[in-house]
Amino acid sequence: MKLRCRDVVLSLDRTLVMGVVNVTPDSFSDGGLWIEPARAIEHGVEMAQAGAAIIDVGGESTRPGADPVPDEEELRRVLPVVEGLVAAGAVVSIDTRKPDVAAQAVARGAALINDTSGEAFDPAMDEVAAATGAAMIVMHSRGTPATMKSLTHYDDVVFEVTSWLARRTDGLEAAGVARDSIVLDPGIGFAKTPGQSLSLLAGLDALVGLGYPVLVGTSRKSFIGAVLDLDVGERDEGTAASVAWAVAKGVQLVRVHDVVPMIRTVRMIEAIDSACR
Ligand code: HH2
Repeated sequence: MKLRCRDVVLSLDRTLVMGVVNVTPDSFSDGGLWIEPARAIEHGVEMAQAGAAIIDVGGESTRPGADPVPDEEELRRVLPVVEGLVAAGAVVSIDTRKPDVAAQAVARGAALINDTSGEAFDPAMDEVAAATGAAMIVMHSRGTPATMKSLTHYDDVVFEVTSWLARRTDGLEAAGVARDSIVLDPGIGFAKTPGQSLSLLAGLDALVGLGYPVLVGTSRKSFIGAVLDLDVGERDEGTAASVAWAVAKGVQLVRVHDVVPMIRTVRMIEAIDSACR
């Protein structure tokens, strides 16, 4: 399987690790660490050198309850970092809910759009991807960071999330986004209770079975805290366990904060998996 991101084609024969750089004061795990563009770029370059295939740059926290960030402020945060990382040779994705932010980041060299708006998506985002050839990561969510915690009623979370993502692929392809530029993501923790996040991981076969690349982002999330009764700074083993599970279930990309141990986790699972054949 391959992922076409403008003029870059990423092979998905091995699971790719996406490293996170949040240029925000309030992200739930790394808020405030990478506000200074030079430090953010340095951090992203280090992750790329350590083996992260994609660096995901975000300028607005999506954690439940996070304050919305105006477009201009989000652009001020992310554009210098996108530019710096692209200049350093990294493959960059822009993590945003806003088409204008995506368009300007892609104009500065971002090769993927990581659209975290979910069911509240703006079709203009699809047009940016179609017009530029940027790959599009579509993640399931509901509402906004302010409302998502109250939008967790599902009769069957695995079925509803998987079928929503399948319908989104139809919309994307109708808008002109190439099939091999689409990535699906169940949105772990986004309008999901801890139990629903676990169910989505348990039910990954259904999503993987759609035949599109799948990305899973479990890194340090609150469902790990709920299972292990641990604060955000103590969730690395829980992250590794969920990453290992997702890789064994056949996902093609994992989104993580701590790249080196998660690349080791991924490679170890792949070695066991190839010994199964
Ligand atoms: N999770 C977060 C942000 N963006 N994008 C995708 N595709 N999948 C995810 O699971 C995902 C995502 C939340 O993590 P983080 O960026 O660390 O936190 P915050 O939103 O507080 O900045």
